[in-house]
Amino acid sequence: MKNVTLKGGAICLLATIGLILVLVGTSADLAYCQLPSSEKHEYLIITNKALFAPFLRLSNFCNNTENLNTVIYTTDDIKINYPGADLKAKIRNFIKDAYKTWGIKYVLLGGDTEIIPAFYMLGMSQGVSMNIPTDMYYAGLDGDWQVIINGRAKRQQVDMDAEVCVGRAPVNSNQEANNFVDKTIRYKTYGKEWQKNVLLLGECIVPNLGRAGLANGALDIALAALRQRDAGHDIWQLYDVIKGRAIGGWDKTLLRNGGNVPPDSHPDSHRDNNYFSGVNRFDFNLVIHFGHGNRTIIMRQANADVASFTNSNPFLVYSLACYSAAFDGYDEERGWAADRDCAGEKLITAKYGAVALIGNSRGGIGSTKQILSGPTIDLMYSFVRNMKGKMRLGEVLQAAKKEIYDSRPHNIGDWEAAIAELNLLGDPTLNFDISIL
Ligand SMILES: [Ca+2]
Ligand SMILES: [Ca+2]
Repeated sequence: MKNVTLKGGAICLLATIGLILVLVGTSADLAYCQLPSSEKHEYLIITNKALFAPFLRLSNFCNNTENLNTVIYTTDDIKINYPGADLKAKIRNFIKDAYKTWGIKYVLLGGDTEIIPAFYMLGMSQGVSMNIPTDMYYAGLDGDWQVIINGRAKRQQVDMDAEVCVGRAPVNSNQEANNFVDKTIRYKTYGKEWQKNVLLLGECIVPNLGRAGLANGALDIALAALRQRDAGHDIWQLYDVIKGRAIGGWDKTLLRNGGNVPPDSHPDSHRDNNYFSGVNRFDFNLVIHFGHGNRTIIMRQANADVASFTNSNPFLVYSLACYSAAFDGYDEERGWAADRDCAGEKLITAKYGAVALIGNSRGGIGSTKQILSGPTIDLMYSFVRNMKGKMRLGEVLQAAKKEIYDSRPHNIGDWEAAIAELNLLGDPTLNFDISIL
């Protein structure tokens, strides 16, 4: 047994939190290191030294204003003090230790994949193998998630029953980190009235199915669940129309609670970014998007379109689209994005736009013959059903995943892959209190 103290740039952190790490072994099991057990923390933020200042601002806000016991560590320290085959294994071992010693409930990965590496799970979707970047690796703390070579077959011991709620701030610079922290603090300090504003954004999913190929049916099920949960929601709908055999695009009329918005206030054109003006004008809290996407398109906006947002209240997005949260910036059909950022990441790291996005890191999983159910869609239904009372966003997502995990044949690849690829880009402690409406 050997004492290890933090060195160099970690000294100020050491002084702040009084950390002494003790190396107790190198087995593959829990507890390589022992954090001070006299402390108790709920929320753990991990970032690197370069982005420490913006995330310290968030940590201070959580501690001082929200009474959320928060602690912040850097990958620079974890790299030195925790064992593991690579940085992601070291970070995961550290999270295990923080969970075991402090009872950490929430973890924010404060950095894009260049700072907090992506773990790739070997997943199966409809018989095709996929490499799925998943932050469930940092949330499901049982097993070792290692690739097992068994003859020619590869298998992983994954853990979909998460111990902690994980979100990622996919930021690479101080500017992006400050944007993220500004929006997160802003969201946490709003008045609650706006929280009832929900936009359902639907596209045509399978054109040759006619009306049955529209997202309307699935979103209407979500809408019914929302109404059942809380009649106080102010729900808006922007759905595709079918013109003949063609996709007509989003209807010019933004529907509000089943009635049309008067012409003088509805979005101004039939352009595909119709919803920008709606979002900017009406301050939505939650946008549920069921449509198509790739690493450069989400909600029919391209990466550069994020500049069109001027909304002062950042919103949450739940998107069922393919690659909506491909935080490694990779699309199996199109390759790498220029800066390895997908459109969903741009929404999160820009000054305006979204504060958090729950979306897929790879292709959404469902059937083109029947679009009202399937792994990706059932997860969305479950998410809506689990929006209840005072919960934090990470908890709602985890409850949805657990419900699906417990009730489905999760040994079948599609369901496991759908859970793994659904990631939260955002602070997992965002308040999601709809009970006060
Ligand atoms: Ca577990
Ligand atoms: Ca990225």
